[in-house]
Parts: sequence; structure tokens; C-alpha cells
Amino acid sequence: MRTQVAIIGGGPAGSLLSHLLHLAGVESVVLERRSKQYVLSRIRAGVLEHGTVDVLRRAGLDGRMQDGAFEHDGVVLSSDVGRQRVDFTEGVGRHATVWGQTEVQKDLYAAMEGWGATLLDEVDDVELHDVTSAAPYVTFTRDGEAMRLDADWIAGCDGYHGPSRQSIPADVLRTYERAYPFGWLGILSETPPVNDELIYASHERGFALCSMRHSMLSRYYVQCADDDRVEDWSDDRFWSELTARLPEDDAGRLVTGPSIDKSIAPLRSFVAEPLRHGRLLLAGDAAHIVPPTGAKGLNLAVADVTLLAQALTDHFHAGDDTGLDTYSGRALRRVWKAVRFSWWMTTLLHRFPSRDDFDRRIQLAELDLLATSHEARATFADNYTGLPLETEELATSAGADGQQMVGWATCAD
Ligand code: RFL
Ligand code: PHB
Repeated sequence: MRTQVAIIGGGPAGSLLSHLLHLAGVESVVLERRSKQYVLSRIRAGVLEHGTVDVLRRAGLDGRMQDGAFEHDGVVLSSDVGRQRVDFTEGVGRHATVWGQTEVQKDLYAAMEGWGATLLDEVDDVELHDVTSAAPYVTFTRDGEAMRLDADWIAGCDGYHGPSRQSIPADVLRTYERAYPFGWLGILSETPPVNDELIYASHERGFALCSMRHSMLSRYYVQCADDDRVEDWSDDRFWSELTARLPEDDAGRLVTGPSIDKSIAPLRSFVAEPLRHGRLLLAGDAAHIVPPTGAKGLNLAVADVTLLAQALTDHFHAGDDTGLDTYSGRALRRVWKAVRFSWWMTTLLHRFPSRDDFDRRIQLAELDLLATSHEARATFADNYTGLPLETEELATSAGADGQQMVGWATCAD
């Protein structure tokens, strides 16, 4: 089998890349380890940045989102400082969109089926070969049969545990990591959301988050110990812990019910550099992980593949490799800003086992700053609703000062 771009991983990054390339007339084949059904049933992200919504809209993937998504003009932060609302419209005039990753994935797979994408699911033993040559290829097995896919480029969109990043030699790849000493226990329940906006609660007992999917489907999280298991958390224990961490009025309005999904996610920040090695290009969780506190993971995956689709299109249609040569540097600029924001929000709102009263006072002072400073809230809103995509920044800075692009090119791969 031969294609222009071999895409490893059929999650949001891989499937969106395949779809964007198709719209631009570039061929790809997607290799996915799990069944399509399994990928579609994963419960993950819930908040889309305005730039992510734009990309999905321009790619014709916003049909169901127009009717089903909620546009949020703010979030609530709760702590000993009080219950405060950060208004995005006051801060930056943008909103955040609440629309589950499950729905994004559903729309992507439906669109891909519509144009006849080649998505091979349930593949095993994926291995990348000759990625620094002009003729890279991927071997894998499907239904017990050994197969080979030749391509001009390979896109590694296979998440944190996938083989793509691991095929880059240790002396080329530099990694940066921060593990947090706790996890998030998340549940889904068929109950009305406790509030019409998200509540991020910083409490002495630990962090809690109230989110939603629609008017009768709530998504709630509580901070838990990093070695907790799902079996340690009965529904009763979950609801009583969530109730204890919310402001009194919200706790009083909370409607509880049986959980229909319950899972624990560890929290970590991780970045691998560079995002390009020869003809292998990394995107999404394969290259970077952020703790979910800032709601950035899916948005970063979309930002990466938007850049990548443009760069590959320029390569195939115009023979222009500037986008590919500068991809790593441009994508990483955005990644590090999201890593910083996610780390900051995590540090601000969680209870760290090793920290003392001084640390807690600093957290409360920062929350008080958000309550009293318009500028602090504007910075929060700017980061939360999404910084501009590098494509926009590129256009802006190239327009204002062509030198800027030269600077980026030198900080690339
Ligand atoms: P994915 O989604 O992990 O997809 C990678 C795909 O690669 C496949 N794969 C392989 N395929 C072939 N061969 C192999 N050897 C393979 N190994 C792996 C996998 O099966 C999978 O299908 O990465 P991608 O596409 O980069 O997308 C990233 C996002 O899924 C992720 O960043 C977000 O879910 C993170 N996240 C959130 N992001 C947000 O933007 N907003 C949020 O509100 C948000 N909330 C969250 C989150 C993640 C969470 N968890 C579960 C960690 C909340 C939670 C609880
Ligand atoms: C979610 O709805 O799953 C969600 C929302 C906001 C976050 C993380 C997860 O920061």
C-alpha cells in the first residue's frame, strides 16, 4: 500500500489531519490500534477554544455543534476567597464552547466515512522505518496479516503511549516532564448540571470541577490520591466529596444520581522536542500532555494538525517546505504557552500533599487577585478561551514585520 501521508492514530489529531488533508486534495491512510467503536466511546475533553471551533467550522464539521453546543461567557472560580465569576466577554470578548470530544470524534468519523477515507482500525504491531530517508514506511499487522504502508511523510498522532515518538532516537529527542501527586476521578451522570457555567473549586479537601455535556448530562470531577482506584470510590463517596468541596448554594442545588461512567486520570505535563525528525511529524498527545485543568489537550491537538495540514499541502501542491521546516518551532510556541497555563491553573486550584500554609496563602492571594483585578481576569480569559493559532500569528507578524518569520525559522527543528 502507498499513500502521501501515513497517519498513525485515529483519535482527534489523526482523524482531523486526514480530513483537512482530504479537503486540500492530499491523500492519507490512518492506522488505528483500537476499534472505531472503542474510539467513539471514550469520554474525554469537554471545552473547545474559539480557534478550535473555527477550524471545525471551516472543515464543515460544525453541523451538529451549531445546535448542540453551549457557548459559555464565563467560568466560576470558588475558594475561601468566595465564589467569583470570570467574565470572558469583559476580558477578551470571546467565549468557550462546551462540546464533548466524543461528539467531535463522531462528526470526524462520519465525515471521513462520507468521503471514503482509508482508516484501518484494530491494527497491531505498528513500527516506523527509515523516517530520516526520503522513503519512510510503516509495517503493521491486521487480522493476523503482516502489511506495509509506504508514504512520503508519516504523521505520529498516536497519543502519549504510541510508537511514533518512541521511534525518535534518545540523542535527538529532548523531553520535559512534571508529574502531579494526585489524579482526577471523573464521573458522568444523567442529571441536570448544577450550574449553567463550569465551576472550578479550590477547597481544603481538594479540587473539584463541575462541567456538563448537555441539559441532562453532567460531568463532574474531584481530585483524588494518585494511587486511588475506581473501586475505592462508590457513587455515595463521590457525591459527598463533591458536595463538601462546592460553595453552599451550589451544593444545595446539586442533583445526584447513579454514575454511568467513572474513571481516574493521572495528571502530568510533558513536552517532547522537536516535533519533526526527518519525515516523521508528531502532533497532539504524541508530543505533549497537559493536565486537564486548563482544558487544553484537545485544543492543542487541533492547533498542531491545522499547522501540519497547511504545511503538507504547501509541500505537495506548491513545492514549498517552509511550513514543514518551521512546524516544530511554531507549534511548540503555542504548546509551551498552554503547558504554562495548565500548570498554573493546576497549581492554583489543587491541594498539594507536601505543601504548607504559606503555599495555601499564596493560592488564595492569587485567587483574590483574580477577584479584584480586571487585568488578571483578562489574562485568564485570554488563555482559557484560546490564544490565536500560530497561523493567525504568522499572518499578523509577517504582515507587520517580515523579520519575525526569520526568527521563527531559526528556532524551528
Ligand atoms: P488520543 O486521543 O490519545 O488519540 C491517539 C490515538 O492513537 C491510537 N494509538 C495507536 N494507533 C495505532 N498504533 C498504535 N500503536 C497506537 N497507539 C495509540 C489510540 O488508540 C488513539 O485513538 O490523542 P490525540 O488525537 O492527540 O488527542 C488528544 C486528546 O484526546 C487529549 O489531549 C484530550 O482528551 C485531553 N483532555 C482535554 N482536552 C481539552 O482540550 N479540553 C478538555 O476539557 C479536556 N479534558 C482531557 C480532559 C483528557 C482527560 N483524560 C482522560 C486524560 C479530561 C480528561 C479526564
Ligand atoms: C470536561 O467537561 O470534561 C472538562 C471541562 C473542563 C476541564 C476539563 C474537563 O478543564
